[in-house]
Amino acid sequence: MSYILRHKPEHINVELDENGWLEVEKLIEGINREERIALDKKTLEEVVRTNDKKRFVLSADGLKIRANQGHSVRVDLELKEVEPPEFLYHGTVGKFMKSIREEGLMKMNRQHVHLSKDKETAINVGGRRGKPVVLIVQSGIMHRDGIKFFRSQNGVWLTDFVNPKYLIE
Ligand code: HQG
Repeated sequence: MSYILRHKPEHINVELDENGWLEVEKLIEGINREERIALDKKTLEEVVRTNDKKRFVLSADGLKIRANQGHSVRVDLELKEVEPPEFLYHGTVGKFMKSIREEGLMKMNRQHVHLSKDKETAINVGGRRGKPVVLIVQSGIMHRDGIKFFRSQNGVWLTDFVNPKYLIE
């Protein structure tokens, strides 16, 4: 579901709307067709409800679904700007550090740079790629410098770019 709703809707031959929504029926039908499984609405709703990071959300009428964050496809999640805490965290790995020190944190293939309010989450995010390195982001100073922050519905902090001068190793 992440693959389709964040990165490759064309895998099941569907299009997301401009805000990232897809009809639940189309998702179920497409997954069942392409993956040859028998996903039903009850199971999908259970995935939405129990997913560890609350990655997905259903529309109020329950007819549409979208990913809360993490997209590489261009969608407008209608995120509201919010004031960040004084510090946020980013988890990465040592091999990226030379380039991060030079260029800062870039959004790479996604729509935003992903940050967390706690260190443990950053350790887990970095740990997906190897021995985690946790960077402290001086988000309070960034915000006072006029840089925008957003928080996804599932609590991930998002921004466009973090200049290396705001990073503490
Ligand atoms: C790195 C998961 C070199 C960055 C997680 C990261 C997160 C640079 C990688 C969410 C760089 C991008 C996102 C630069 C950044 N030079 N490397 N200048 N700037 N990087 O996957 O933050 O489970 O796009 O450090 O929990 O790892 O999918 O971002 O290592 O919330 O829901 O480039 O994905 O959520 O990788 O992870 P990603 P991320 P889900």
